[in-house]
Parts: sequence; C-alpha cells; structure tokens
Amino acid sequence: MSGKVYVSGKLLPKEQAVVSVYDHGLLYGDGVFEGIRVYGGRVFLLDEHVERLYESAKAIRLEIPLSPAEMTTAVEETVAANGIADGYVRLVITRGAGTLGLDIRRTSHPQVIIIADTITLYPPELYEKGLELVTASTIRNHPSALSARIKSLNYLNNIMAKIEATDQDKVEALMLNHKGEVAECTGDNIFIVKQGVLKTPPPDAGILEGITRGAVIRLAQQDGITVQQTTMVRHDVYVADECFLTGTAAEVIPAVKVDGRVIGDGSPGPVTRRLLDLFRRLTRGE
Ligand code: PXG
Repeated sequence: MSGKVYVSGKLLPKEQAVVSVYDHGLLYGDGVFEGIRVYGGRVFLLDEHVERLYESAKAIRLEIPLSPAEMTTAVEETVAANGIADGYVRLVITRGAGTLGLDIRRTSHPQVIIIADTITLYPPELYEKGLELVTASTIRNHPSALSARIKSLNYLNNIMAKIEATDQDKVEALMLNHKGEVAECTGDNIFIVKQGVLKTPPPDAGILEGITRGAVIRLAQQDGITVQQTTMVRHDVYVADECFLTGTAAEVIPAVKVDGRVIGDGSPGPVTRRLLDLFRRLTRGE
C-alpha cells in the first residue's frame, strides 16, 4: 500500500499526514467521523454516509469546509489514489486547532481527514457459527447528554462497554439505554427474529441509525419479511428465535448466545442466513 492520506485538500504520504496537538478533535474528542466500506472499487452507500456526516456535524455546530458533493469527490479520489478495491474509508472531521479551552469560537480551520485502507474483519467462522454477546453494565449515553445519533469522535461510552466484552473474551457487548431497554452494541446495531418477524430498536432507543441497519431493513422488506422498529428489553433477546448484528465493519453477523443464554437452537437461523446472503449479493454480487 502506497498509503496516501487526504488532509484538508492535500493527498499526503502517510507519515506526513498529521494534525496539530492543539486540535480540539484530540483535546476534547470534538469532531465527527464515518466508517465506510469499499466493495469492488465502489464506495458502498457513500451518499448516505456523507449525509449522516453532515447531520452529525450540524448537531455539534461544526461547519465542514467542503460541500457534500466535494466531500464525495474527495472520498472517491482518495480511494482511487490508494488503489483500494476492497477496503475501508475512515472520514474524520475535527474541530481544528484552538486554545486550551472548550470554546469553539477559539478554534479555526476544521480538518478534513480521509484514510482509505484495508480492514480487519471478524474471523470467517464467526459468520458460520455466530458470536456470543454479553450485556455491558455501562449503559449507552443518555440522549440528553450526548445523542447516539451523532457519530462523534467521543467514543469512550462504547469503548468502556467494549472493554467489558473483551475482558470476558467476547467480541461484542450489548448496550442498554437509560431506561433499561436494548439499544445497540458498541459498534453494531442489533436485530432479533421472533415468529418470522424481524425486530430492531427504533432510533429513539438512543442508537446510532446504522447505514447497514437501513440497508438490511430494505433488503428484508423487499424479500417480504415483516420488519418492526420496536422497543425491546433483554428478555426479548433471551427468548428470540434468532439474533444478528449489523455494521459497516461486521456487515451482517449472527449472534447465538447472550449472557450465557442460547438464542434459538444456538446456530444462525434461516432469516439471518437469508439476510446475510442477500447482503453479500448486494455488496459483492455473490
Ligand atoms: N452503532 C454504533 C455505536 C456504531 O459505531 C453502528 C452502530 C453501525 O452503523 P453503520 O452505519 O456502520 O451500519 C456503528 C458503526 C470502527 C468503526 O472502526 C465503527 C463503526 C463503523 C465502522 C467502523 O470502529 N461503527
């Protein structure tokens, strides 16, 4: 990999791609990001990612110094410059360098960073056998403290929950919201299947509205599967017939155990397999 990184208008060699230590993105996690997949040289659902990026930025009063159309072009040019056919784009907008203080008026020049690289995936056998979740004691951020709908550079809420999972040798943690309802996982949305109906928590459960989640909802509906965005609690997951997660990195991945309880018969169910298959066809033409 030649490794060229886009930083505010320039494609720089990796080693020269740097931002200031006074950047509020570093000092305060003050910024927003997107993670996007590239399949067969095409950036997957780029328009939706760009739209979410600008919504996240708007919510934190961050003005991105490019138009959405210019951002789209910059992403495509960075992917091409790195010769990435199948990989991953990390788009980061920081508040920019400022004084040592929270005041956003004392910052200038938000930085636009675009990294196009390969991606480390979950081991293939997890897609066959399914993974095991644990419920984190760390709850998802209260929406009135920091909306989960903002994909911000402040990921400590999710990292704290992820630590709980990895401490127990699990790859993902289930996160509940402040009402004790199921929200999402640390970097993935959650779905269950009960009596043939596909269910997932609604945006007001305090979740990131995943783009993979949206794609899977559309695939299911086109396939004649009933989809409900509905409030659920841990009990609903324990007694579900099937469970799976969706995310840019994970794609569609079955979950077969939660907190030591076996979901369904402990193997990925028919609806999960069908959606995994449809998703692979959508992304890879398989
Ligand atoms: N919930 C949270 C909290 C996330 O961070 C998702 C759900 C799934 O959303 P998408 O739009 O990807 O379907 C995410 C996504 C990374 C990384 O490198 C994290 C995500 C996506 C890509 C990369 O940690 N999170």
